[in-house]
Amino acid sequence: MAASVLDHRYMAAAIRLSRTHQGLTGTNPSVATLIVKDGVIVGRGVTAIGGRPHAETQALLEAGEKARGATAYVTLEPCAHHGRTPPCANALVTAGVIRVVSAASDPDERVAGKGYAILRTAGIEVEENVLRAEAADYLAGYLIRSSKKRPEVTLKLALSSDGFIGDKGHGQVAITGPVSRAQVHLMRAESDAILVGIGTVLTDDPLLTCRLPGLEARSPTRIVLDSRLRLPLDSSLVRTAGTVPVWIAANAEADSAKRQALEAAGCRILATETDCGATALPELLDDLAAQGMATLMVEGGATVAGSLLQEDLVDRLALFEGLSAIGSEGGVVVPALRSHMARGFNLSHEYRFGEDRYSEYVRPL
Ligand code: AOF
Ligand code: ZN
Repeated sequence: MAASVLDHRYMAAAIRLSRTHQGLTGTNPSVATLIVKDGVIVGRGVTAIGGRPHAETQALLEAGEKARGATAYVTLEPCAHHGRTPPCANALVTAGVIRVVSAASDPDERVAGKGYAILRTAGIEVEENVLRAEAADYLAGYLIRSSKKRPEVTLKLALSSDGFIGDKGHGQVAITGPVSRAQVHLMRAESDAILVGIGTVLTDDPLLTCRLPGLEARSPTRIVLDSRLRLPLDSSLVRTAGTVPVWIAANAEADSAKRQALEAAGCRILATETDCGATALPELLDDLAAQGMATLMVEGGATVAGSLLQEDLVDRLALFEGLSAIGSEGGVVVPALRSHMARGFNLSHEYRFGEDRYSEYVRPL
């Protein structure tokens, strides 16, 4: 039986549920399961904080005997491996589910099609790729880390009405309003790490934490590209390194006394073989993925943004456009932004945040 309008509706609900633990499940993706029997949701589950138990286990626990003869909606192919929990595919079989509707296949080589095979072998009807693009939007970090061995890179830019990201010599200028700023903080909360260049730190002295009430504990690891270790010891980042991690990507040859001082202040130094210009980025991203990071948000400045675009390392562009103009005299631009956008990015979301316009562009996965 092909996917119906109702299947799409339940899957959309499952995808929304999966978002609730986005950024909280460690190296595991946040996925969700709904168990539906006779038109009623009898069980729901989302990957637990920390990554386990998996979504299916929890949904089946809630459904109990009602899972027999039911349909399960899963945003990711159920696992087939004995990891720290038994395989979810087997749990669905044992519970007597008769149909599984899935959004995306799991690229983890321990699963990769084996989850579906277990279900089908047991006589369960499996419908794949239902709302795949919508699910992949939330699973992007996990899917990109699995296939490209680097985190998903989201480039966030605040643009003035005349297309500039800053005003030379004026430090931090307010381009967007409070609703946009709250949204940026939410994006920070859902990211594993946030990256800026040392130039941005020296002019703006940013904190880069999530300061939304109740979500303060969800600040991402803050990473600075700083080949020569120019990060001031009295910067906001270093002063808060004991509470929210600060990692510094520096040249292996950088000043060792400064290195020791930064380490003593709680920062972690990631030594790169190359200078911290564009050439160091692939190496750094590789390293972050190896340490389990799946989502990286980039907040500045123009050089880092330009290099990432130039190297084809941006997966998602989050553009916040404000109403005020900066003027071409001091206006800072991201080199070739529009021409990069014209190649391979598709508009995925558009919202109004207060008076600002928000547009999000993604590269199809
Ligand atoms: C599921 N349901 O909710 C999630 C899954 O270390 P483990 O044993 O927890 O396995 C991690 C892998 O499980 C991860 O790489 C991915 O393949 C899958 N995630 N699978 O059936 C879930 N989060
Ligand atoms: Zn599982």
